[in-house]
Amino acid sequence: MNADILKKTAKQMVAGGKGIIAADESASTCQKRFDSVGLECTEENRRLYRTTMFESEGLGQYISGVILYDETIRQKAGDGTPVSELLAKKGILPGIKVDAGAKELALHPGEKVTEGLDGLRERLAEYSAMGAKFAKWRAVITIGQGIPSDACLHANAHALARYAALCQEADIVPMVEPEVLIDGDHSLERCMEVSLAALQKTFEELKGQDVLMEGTILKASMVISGKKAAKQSSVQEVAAATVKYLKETVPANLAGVVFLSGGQGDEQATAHLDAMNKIGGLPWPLSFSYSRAIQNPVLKKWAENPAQNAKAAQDILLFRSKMNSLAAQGTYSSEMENDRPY
Ligand code: 5MM
Repeated sequence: MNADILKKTAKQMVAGGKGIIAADESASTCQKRFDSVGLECTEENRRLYRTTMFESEGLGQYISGVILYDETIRQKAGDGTPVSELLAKKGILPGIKVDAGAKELALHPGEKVTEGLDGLRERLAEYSAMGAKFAKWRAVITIGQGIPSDACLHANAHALARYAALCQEADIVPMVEPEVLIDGDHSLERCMEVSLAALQKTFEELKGQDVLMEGTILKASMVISGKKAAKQSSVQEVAAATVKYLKETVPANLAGVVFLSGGQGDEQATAHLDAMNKIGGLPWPLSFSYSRAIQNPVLKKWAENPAQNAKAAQDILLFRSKMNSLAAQGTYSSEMENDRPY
């Protein structure tokens, strides 16, 4: 493990108000996204759509890294440039999703544990040779009647810590993602309780495996009421609660925190990030690692006419990336949305 390399990469991922695009949808998730806009989910369409995004002129002003899927890191742009090289030329760090997905947790109905540790050392070496500088592993925590159980929190936190240690051994920055799902009718207070427990466990396990905090990025979910909750939380409530749970659980020497959007709308996810940064006074940069909240309008535009809409889709990507970059610096305002190109 080279601590200097890890610290430098981790710092670069959250520097200057830049953030991450999560483009690591697995084949089944991609199928759902493409189905929703009437696009055929072929390998060639996935390649075309993703390379169109990555070719956007000036993307590196707002974006520090992109999380790729195994299929994508092996693909090339139209001119034959490998995807990771295409990103690197723009000053964007290529990242890679390395988990093998969330599977049913034995003896715990309704709960999941993320798999993928077997053979991970070898896969990391291969990804590193292909240019990956950071990696992501997503654990999924569901809020429901009597869940999450301690068993679920523990199993997921332990796997995250084992993955993070393997990444650092290979000089790859781990992006640790314990996602508390927004699905359900739970209150913001219940989300707070579960989010605190999930992060406490995660950092306990990371510490137990001697993971270097300065070389680690947390990909966090926000503290928010469930999608079906009767009372929906306000932007200020989400920002205050999320800042509070991070302060209580995240070590001050962690390199940075980026958020997932988890099913929030695009403007909503931007407004939440901005409100948190306006509160400020935190020891780590707070930025974004959105998939749906960045890509939804981009994919919609591209799908309308892939042969003609490349530039229009890229303009939307640049606009949302800029809005989120401003939010990562606490300088966004909702009036800016009046200029949106969609
Ligand atoms: C893009 O979706 C990622 C991979 O999910 P699957 O393994 O289910 O295909 C996901 O991990 C993503 O990186 C995060 O959840 C953030 O995405 P959102 O849409 O929540 O911002």
